[in-house]
Amino acid sequence: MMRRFDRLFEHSTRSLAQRTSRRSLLASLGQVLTGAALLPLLPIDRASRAHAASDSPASPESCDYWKYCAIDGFLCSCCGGTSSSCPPGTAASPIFWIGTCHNAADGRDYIVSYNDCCGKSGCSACDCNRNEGEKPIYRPSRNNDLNWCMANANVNYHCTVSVILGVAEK
Ligand code: ABN
Repeated sequence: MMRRFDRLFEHSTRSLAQRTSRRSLLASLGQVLTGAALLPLLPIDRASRAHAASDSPASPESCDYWKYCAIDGFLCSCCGGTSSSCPPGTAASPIFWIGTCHNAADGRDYIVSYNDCCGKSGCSACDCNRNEGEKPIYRPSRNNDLNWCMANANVNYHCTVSVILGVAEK
């Protein structure tokens, strides 16, 4: 049995050697090696993976959260409050800056107010500066780089909340 196997192997190796020159063997080997070296350079579809990552909605502690599209300040959700309520010991400013943010979850645009929470020194956590639709400071009604605590008894700025006022009409 082993003999027959040996003879078969010998025969096929000899016939391959007869049909193949050393030069063509080296050429094929070169092709294989070049192909292997170029494999990592081929374009890989990383875009679809990036898209999958961006599909997961951001949390209210993240500056990417949809409601923060026009915010400038420390996120109260990182400072002992929530995205829409001031931390204990602070008071919401009665005056505020307004933005219009798109909520990808339901495809609607919402009017959002950005109220500052006042009465304590700056929280300094989760600084978030997105400014969608903001205009220069010489147009204060369209600028969010202001301390809206200016009308409060205690004007110390602590953090900013975002409150949904309604759906924006098209
Ligand atoms: N509206 C947030 C803020 C507070 C103080 C100074 C700049 C911006």
